[in-house]
Amino acid sequence: DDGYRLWLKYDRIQNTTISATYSKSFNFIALSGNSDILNNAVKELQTGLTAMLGKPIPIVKTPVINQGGIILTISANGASGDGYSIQMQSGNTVITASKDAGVLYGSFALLRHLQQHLPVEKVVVQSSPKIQLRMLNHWDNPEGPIERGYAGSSLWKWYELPETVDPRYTDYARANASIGINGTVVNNVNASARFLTAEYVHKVAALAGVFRKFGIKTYLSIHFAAPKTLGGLKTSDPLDPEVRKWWIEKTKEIYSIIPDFGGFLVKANSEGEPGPQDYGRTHADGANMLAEALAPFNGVVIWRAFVYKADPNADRFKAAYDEFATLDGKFAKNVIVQVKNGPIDFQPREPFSPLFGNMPRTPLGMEFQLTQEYLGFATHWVYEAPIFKECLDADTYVKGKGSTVATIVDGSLHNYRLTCMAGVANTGSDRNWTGNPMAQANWYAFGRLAWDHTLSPEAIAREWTQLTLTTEPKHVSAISDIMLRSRDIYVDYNTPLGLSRPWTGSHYAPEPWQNRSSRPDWTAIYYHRADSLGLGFDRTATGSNALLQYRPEVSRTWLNAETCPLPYLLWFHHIPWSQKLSSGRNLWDELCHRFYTGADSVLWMQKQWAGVASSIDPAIHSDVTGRLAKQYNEAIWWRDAWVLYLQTFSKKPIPAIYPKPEKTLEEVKKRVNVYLMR
Ligand code: BDP
Repeated sequence: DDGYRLWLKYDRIQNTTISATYSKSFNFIALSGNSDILNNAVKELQTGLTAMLGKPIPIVKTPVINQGGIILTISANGASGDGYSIQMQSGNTVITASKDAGVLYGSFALLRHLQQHLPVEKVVVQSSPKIQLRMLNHWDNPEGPIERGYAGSSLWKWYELPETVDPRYTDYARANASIGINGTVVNNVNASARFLTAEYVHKVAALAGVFRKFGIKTYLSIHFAAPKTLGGLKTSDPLDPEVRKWWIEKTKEIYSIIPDFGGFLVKANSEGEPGPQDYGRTHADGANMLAEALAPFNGVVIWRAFVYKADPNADRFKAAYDEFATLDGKFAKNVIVQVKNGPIDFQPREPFSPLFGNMPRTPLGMEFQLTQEYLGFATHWVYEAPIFKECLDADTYVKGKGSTVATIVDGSLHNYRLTCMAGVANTGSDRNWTGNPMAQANWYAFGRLAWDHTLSPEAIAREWTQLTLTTEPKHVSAISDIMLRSRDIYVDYNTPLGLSRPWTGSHYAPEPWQNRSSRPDWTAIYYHRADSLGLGFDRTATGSNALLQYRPEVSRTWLNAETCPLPYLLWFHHIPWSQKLSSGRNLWDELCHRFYTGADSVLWMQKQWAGVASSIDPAIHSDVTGRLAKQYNEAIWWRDAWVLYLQTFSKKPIPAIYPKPEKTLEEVKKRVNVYLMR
């Protein structure tokens, strides 16, 4: 198995009892209506059932009562929006929705149910997505490489498009539709203006032509200075009438080529990208200019809140809130502000961004990162659903207890008109899509949570495992166990107790000693603040006071080092090396404990994985075995780098129960350099 089929495997059901029961229930597929999306629903059901049951499933015009079949219907009484219902009626399984896409989602839900070998009667369900725009953000560049992509190059073969349309685009769209994703931004947020040229819009249109047949809209990231760089204007000032006109004309042109175009994603005045502030204007001025151009076509502007200035005295943690909270209510109706889950930048563990809850009059979208930029690329096995869920479940208290981030993002707390959840894609041209086959689960989990954020990481892990790897119950449990613990294990050897950003430019290798860069907030020491007294970033009133950006109910527990949960301790406090923590150990010993047990736990992952070999495809099994071996080796690297480096400040011995690192700090540093030269 090369992993290409993802979770849409449809392997023949070997259990004869289950196969016989299913065979009785599924003898035909009846479709009333005709559209590309509906036809794709039928095609998927036919392909899936034929493969799983090993018998042909005819498509009929008129359903036969009591013969056991699937009926697909569009009805105004169907579930709202993109939702669907599945019912049993007169011996048939009836999938109803008010929109074609709903029928497609219902068909995939039925297939998912059968792939897990669950009883047919139990498939009865009514389900509607909690978020309207469920999107992937591709950070793909026109030349092919993907910014922070670890699974080969871009899926989009720009040089071949629009004439040649790779069939893989269809499989990409199927995979997305199967988990409810209905939007895709095809290019990097650090956007090349080239995507706005007619030549490229036609290429994008060819992709959109494939995606729309699966209910997916296509979006573009735009380069804010395009009026100047592409249009030859003197300025890109959002209040300049010529500039506004340029965007109106450009948008019209795009819609004339892609009639169902979704809209623009914008990274502006962030990490060197141009933006409205270059002209003394605000983010709202910039977003509203684009909103004006998109409004006649019902397009949306997704404006990112990922901003931070190169100010040596500022706390980067506070930047997005400081720049955006005051703009609440100033954005046009078709603007969504997209916020990363945490205040810094997709770290292995972050508190939720304090912007959530603080812009009640501006729809806030969620941005998660699926690609493992800070999670060991395609080597380390990290299941991300716990990261997503931790943020979604966090209580902001903005309207009292229960004001979770999820209720903000799904629009229920502040009655947002638009709702959006985006995942920075982890796909690439690798045959198995995500490099590490286990990373497919992160794409899967994102889609499932964007549809329904109440699902548990455990339920999703089990579901994905059954669809993708094995239905053998003991092995499903063993694999979900690895998945559910994987994130904490990674955090323990990588950034325990609330450490963050100990990276080099590659964002892969440990370099907590890194102290030189063009900006202070691009060094590692800016974040951990290790000194002879202790470790951690003081964000209380004696420090940057970033905790003031949260409601008192939230900050109360975090403000006090005694009550602050250990996973967030060093996010908010500078803790003396000898201070006793709630675990009973002092800071130094607790750090050693985490680094060592984290690295050791990778041995546990290896053992668990070895134990499921009998039910996993050998190619996938050995691929993951190799990656885990490397992960263990690198976990030791992380552990040693941190312990030896921090020891230069703490001046304390590594507790005797742990083996001493085999290398010196200097040797570990050299390994980093060797790594970077690769
Ligand atoms: C950072 C990435 C950088 C992205 C940036 C962003 O390192 O490549 O361009 O996020 O989200 O984490 O814009």
